[in-house]
Amino acid sequence: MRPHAPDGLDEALAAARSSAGDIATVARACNLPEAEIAEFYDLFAAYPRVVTAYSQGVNQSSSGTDKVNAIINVHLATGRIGRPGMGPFSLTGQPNAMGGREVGALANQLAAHMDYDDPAAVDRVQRFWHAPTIAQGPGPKAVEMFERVARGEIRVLWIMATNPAVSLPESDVVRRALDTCPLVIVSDAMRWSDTVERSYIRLPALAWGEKDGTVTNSERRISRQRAFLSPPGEAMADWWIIGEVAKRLGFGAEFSFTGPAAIFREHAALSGFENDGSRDFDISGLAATSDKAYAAFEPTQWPVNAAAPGGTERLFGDDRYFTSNGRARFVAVRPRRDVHPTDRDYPIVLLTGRERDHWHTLNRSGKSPRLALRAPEPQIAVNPKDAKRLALQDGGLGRIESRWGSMVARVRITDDQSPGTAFAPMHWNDHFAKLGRVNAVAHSAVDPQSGQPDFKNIPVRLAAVARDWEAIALVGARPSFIDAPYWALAAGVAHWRIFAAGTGSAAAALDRLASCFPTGQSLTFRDPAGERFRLAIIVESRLAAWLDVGPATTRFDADWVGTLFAKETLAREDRRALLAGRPGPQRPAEGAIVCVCHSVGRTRLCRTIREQRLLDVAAIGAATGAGTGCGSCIPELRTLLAETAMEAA
Ligand SMILES: Nc1nc2c(c(=O)[nH]1)N[C@H]1C(S)=C(S)[C@@H](COP(=O)(O)OP(=O)(O)OC[C@H]3O[C@@H](n4cnc5c(=O)[nH]c(N)nc54)[C@H](O)[C@@H]3O)O[C@H]1N2
Ligand SMILES: Nc1nc2c(c(=O)[nH]1)N[C@H]1C(S)=C(S)[C@@H](COP(=O)(O)OP(=O)(O)OC[C@H]3O[C@@H](n4cnc5c(=O)[nH]c(N)nc54)[C@H](O)[C@@H]3O)O[C@H]1N2
Ligand SMILES: [Mo]
Repeated sequence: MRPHAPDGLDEALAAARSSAGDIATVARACNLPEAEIAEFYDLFAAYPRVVTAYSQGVNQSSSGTDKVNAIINVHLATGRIGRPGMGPFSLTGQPNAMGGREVGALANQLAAHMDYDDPAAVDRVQRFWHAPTIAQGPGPKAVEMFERVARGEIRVLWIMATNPAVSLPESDVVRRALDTCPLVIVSDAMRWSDTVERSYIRLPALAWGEKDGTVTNSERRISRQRAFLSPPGEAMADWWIIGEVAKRLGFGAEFSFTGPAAIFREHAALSGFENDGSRDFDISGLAATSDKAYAAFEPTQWPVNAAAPGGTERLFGDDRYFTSNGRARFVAVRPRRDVHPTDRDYPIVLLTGRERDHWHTLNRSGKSPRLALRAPEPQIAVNPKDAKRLALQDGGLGRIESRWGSMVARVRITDDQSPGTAFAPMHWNDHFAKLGRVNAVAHSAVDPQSGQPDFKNIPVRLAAVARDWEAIALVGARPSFIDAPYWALAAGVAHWRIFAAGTGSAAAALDRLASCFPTGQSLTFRDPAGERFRLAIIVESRLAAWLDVGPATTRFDADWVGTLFAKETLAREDRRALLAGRPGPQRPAEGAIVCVCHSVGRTRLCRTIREQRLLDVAAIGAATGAGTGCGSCIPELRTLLAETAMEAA
């Protein structure tokens, strides 16, 4: 018998038995073979050291809190917690997601892991800060907040370090809310974002590398983040901006911080204030950190207090939990019905999320040619069975439609996607694509506790988008408008690349697309059949723009054209190549980049694998360098090896 019997175990077990009492029921609910469910349970039971790692596939759901509680219930009930190699492990996504929670940066939290549901906690924080007034209950979470803005109940909005015009569900509604809100203030590190453009007051903030402070990772380890770049232009740290506004509101004394170390000391003191072991987040041992000690601070795991002055590597090994009676608490959960299930009109479940080469709303990774050119367009992944039924073509365009909105993306057909589902990335927005914003399609049903949207469960229908022509254009300066029915824009080295498509004649498309080009000497090419057109604009002997438009059945590798933008003077053979649409013999084609670290393309890889008869990833690395950097292209290298072997056979 464990020293502290957990609370609520019987209720949790009863709920589990009634909804998932046998393997057949679970297999049916998960749409998996019974044997796989049985095998999973056997594995879990056979090994005491089990870590359940989970991320947004669990959290971003209208029953996300239930799912997390179910995971924790199982670990508690089977004693798989608090000892080495075991436990429920939430992989927090943002680099400092933990730090944000510690300072209370969620609408339903006070600072230092204190909650509004305890009136004593509200009173405690108010006394600690000598605050004349303090919020008595949780504020609206992100989705609800914008609903209130739309209803005119919130009239002043200060948005800091987030791009809700892209990242929140039903983003057309969010945009209208921002457009009608009387005062929108945005603190951001970038000049351009779909949210920054909708603000009246813009406060330029420092970004990673320019900032000084601390961050906390998923194992409760607080680390110093030290600035290594000087602040650009008028940009200032967020804490400084907040402090200056507070001073204007009459709170000069309370916000007279000399720097991050002073703020950290106050934060540490609050975490220990009237704590006495009742709250997990306690770094009172750091409340007297001098400026010098802060500068030299070494990564430390909290709690850090009188009992554990050097930090705490492991929690819960003693079966004591941070509840009023010290016992673990089970939560009885039963499956909930989907808020928006699929139906005849919207039969496919759309999952949304990330791609390897991009970060969130693209205003950072979208600036990197190496990343952007590897993933230049929004894509929708579909299973071959669904693609066949819906007449979707690999590399063609597809429209995703829901009851809330629509988007258009390149179709990628892959066995990795289960039938009946599709995946689209969250990254694209109005700066990088005409119709690529997935949150126009997403609905705003949320989990009742956490407020997390149902981002992995959107009922949609898919349809092929007709196109007669495809175009690739490269322009030296970022175009301010692009005239095409479909387009995506990606950063290249010394140029921007436009991918466009549409219906009608290629000749008309050429005129419309070229309307964003600078004026200069123009070289044109037209194939005898009048189906393919090429145009190069040269300004003072440099390449300023280039365009290829042709039938939708052919797609073009233009990486070699990109390299010509760096040339001071185009040689005669360069001009010929631009019109021929082929690099000269002296410049073998690279193909779409596979290894971003070493800029190795698909065409070169396939050629090298064939010519040098390479058999494994290590050999590819030795021959080309591919796969020897971050390693994230290794699965793709394996696929290329298999494909080339198949061809040879
Ligand atoms: N390259 C890159 N990396 C990032 C980020 C980025 O923008 N770019 N963002 C970071 C951030 S903030 C976050 S939050 C994390 C997110 O990291 P993840 O949560 O890992 O990634 P997502 O792409 O949001 O979600 C896709 C995952 O959800 C799973 N999934 C979908 N539906 C379900 C379901 O019903 N049940 C279960 N169990 N799983 C399901 C899919 O199988 C897939 O593994 O990534 C972080 N890392
Ligand atoms: N459909 C769909 N939508 C999603 C998701 C999904 O899986 N599917 N995932 C959700 C998840 S998990 C996340 S985390 C969100 C991410 O969504 P957001 O947080 O809205 O996306 P970011 O692009 O990271 O926006 C951060 C902004 O802060 C700015 N910034 C960076 N550093 C600083 C700083 O120090 N100070 C200030 N003031 N500004 C700074 C950046 O320039 C950028 O404009 O998206 C969510 N939206
Ligand atoms: Mo996230």
